[in-house]
Amino acid sequence: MVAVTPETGQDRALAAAFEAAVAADERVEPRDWMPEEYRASLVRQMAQHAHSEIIGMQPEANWITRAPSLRRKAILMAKVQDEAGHGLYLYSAAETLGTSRDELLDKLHSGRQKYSSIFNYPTLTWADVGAIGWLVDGAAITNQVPLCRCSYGPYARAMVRICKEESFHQRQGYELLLALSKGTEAQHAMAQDAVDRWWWPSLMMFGPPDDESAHSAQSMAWRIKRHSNDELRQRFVDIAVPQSEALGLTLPDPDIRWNEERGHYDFGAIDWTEFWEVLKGNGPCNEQRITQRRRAHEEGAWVREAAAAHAEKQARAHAEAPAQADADAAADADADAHAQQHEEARV
Ligand code: FAQ
Repeated sequence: MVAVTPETGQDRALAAAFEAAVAADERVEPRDWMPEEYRASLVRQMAQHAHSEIIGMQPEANWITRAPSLRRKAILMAKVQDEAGHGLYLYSAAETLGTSRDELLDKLHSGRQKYSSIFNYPTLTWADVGAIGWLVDGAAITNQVPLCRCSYGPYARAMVRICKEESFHQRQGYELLLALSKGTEAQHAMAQDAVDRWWWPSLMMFGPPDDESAHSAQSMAWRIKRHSNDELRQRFVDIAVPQSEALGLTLPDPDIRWNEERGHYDFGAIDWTEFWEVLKGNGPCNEQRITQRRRAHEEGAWVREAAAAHAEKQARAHAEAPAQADADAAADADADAHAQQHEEARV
């Protein structure tokens, strides 16, 4: 099942133990032996995923200052902040494979690693925030729920929390679009226009068709992925069609119809030329997204330096007077708890 070429008897025993564990649906943990190809493939997918989360903050953050009410602004700020948190969990999970966050960010900034194609499309109106929540987060959940059963423990565990939060994101997008759809004629038209623009790119999020997917077969054999790209895309279409009807919005595909025999919705052909062009860097916003990311990284250098200096100071204090450092940490935690109680009492 696993493409490894063990050289010694000990290697063969380790490889056999790894294969048996994966086949028995046991979790592979950071200290366990694993084939280098498995490690590399996980780093590739997890890095791409982490990069998507932080680049994905940009299109929506674009609307924070222009949200139509304080309530919508607070929700959007919380959502964008959640995406940063998802990036953090995923970079941390990738670190357990021996790859530092700096190294991964460097690969993102220099174009050696990808992020999801979807974030290279512009957010032209407020309704795009709703369409992203409903369709992009909806597609992300469909793709990511099976990753909660990924064979690599730290990735699977990170996905549990991420999926819970994505589920809230999806619902806020749906609710936002519903409000617009049932609003004035102009608001309805704005919602429809957003869905028209985000539908096809959302279908592309699942990756190339199975017969062109370089990694699917191996990733499924290793139980990193549980379903193929096409299976998940179909699952997403089957969920989205009835939701679009409830929203009173039309999906921009005249070929969508229920297929009784297959028990699924048929849908039209995806423009794969557009997908590959976006991956090559020729999407509408590729340049803008990566320039903004590099700038944010450079401008955040002082925060990283300050955090590192603080951590170093704490470690030094702990080394010099462990008991006092523990007491200080406990006092800090106490103060935090009091502050939180005070905050809750005010709310
Ligand atoms: N965009 O052989 P496959 C989110 C690449 S998070 C760009 O099929 P695989 C949350 C692929 O990497 C969204 N590249 O690859 C949010 C490979 O290139 P490589 C991200 C793509 O890994 C919401 C090549 O094409 N989610 O939305 C794409 O088996 C709202 C061949 O493809 C994840 O990353 C694409 N769409 O399957 C945040 C989930 N598709 O690596 C903010 C985890 C494929 O050889 C706001 N990832 N490629 O250079 C996965 O499940 C998989 O990696 C797939 C691709 C399904 C994306």
